Amino acid sequence: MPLKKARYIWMDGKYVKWDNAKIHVLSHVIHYGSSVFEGIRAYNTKKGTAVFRLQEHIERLFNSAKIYRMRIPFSQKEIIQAILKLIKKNGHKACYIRPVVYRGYSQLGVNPFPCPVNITLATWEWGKYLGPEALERGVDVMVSSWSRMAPNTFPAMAKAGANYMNSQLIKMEALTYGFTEGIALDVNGFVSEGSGENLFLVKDEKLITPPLGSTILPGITRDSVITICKEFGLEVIENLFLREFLYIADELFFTGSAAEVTPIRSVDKIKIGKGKRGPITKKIQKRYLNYANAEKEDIYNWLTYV
Ligand code: PPE
Repeated sequence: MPLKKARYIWMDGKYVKWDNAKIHVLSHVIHYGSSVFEGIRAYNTKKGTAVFRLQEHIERLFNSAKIYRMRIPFSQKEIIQAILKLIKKNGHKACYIRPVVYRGYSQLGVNPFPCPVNITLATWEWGKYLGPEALERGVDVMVSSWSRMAPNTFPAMAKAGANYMNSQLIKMEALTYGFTEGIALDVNGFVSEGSGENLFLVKDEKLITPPLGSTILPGITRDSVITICKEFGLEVIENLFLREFLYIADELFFTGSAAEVTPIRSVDKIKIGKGKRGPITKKIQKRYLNYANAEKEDIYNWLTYV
């Protein structure tokens, strides 16, 4: 589906018309992948449009930039205010929000320091990330032949554009072979994450999710799910686990701002559990969406109203 255009995109402090939001082809980012970004959702709640965990996403954006020695020429507060204003100006009830910080136009050559650090904020209306029926029915996935980055190569804790070249290899392979998504292993062969999602496994009413050391993105949805599990008295273990554990899991699901909580119904054509959304996944998914849609009291201050 082509992008659904909104009215404005915020570029370095200015609201620019969607069609005019352009950069030079010799910008550093085009050649060397020098960007860090975020993906955030705003929900249409009864009390108005609310952005889910905005503060945490902006904090992660600034951390990603720090890892890559990029100085963002705005404060976190200014970016948050700009996002809220952009949603208003674009008239969205619900939307996806994409901040991108990138090395811009000045010189070329690997050395990024001479180039300015630019920042753009865009919003658009985005449906279900893994297809319209994914949340209910679950998705079919494969274990990728591509591994996630090794530690101390591409920093996994930074949500950097360049990491998504690896994600694209995983995703293209999966789609080419007729799957919806791929699960990558880490460099040691332990389960890591999807091309754009973290992963949870349910076995005997306990949850397991790969640790940060398996070069995963420290997902904000992952964190929300861990918090929700505490509410239900469900134990969550962050630990290394083997590929074959996927096959014998009772339930598996992905988490992500875009994917929300998406059940996985098969891996490598092996049926997981009953081959549909499991009861624990359903319970967690429902609670997650209840918080995001303000159908449950916002006890963690996860919502920022527009
Ligand atoms: N791992 C990866 C590799 C990843 O890209 C995401 C988010 C996550 C885990 C989950 O993180 P969080 O959103 O904080 O729970 N992927 C974003 C972008 C996907 C895209 O196709 O673009 C997203 O979900 O917004």
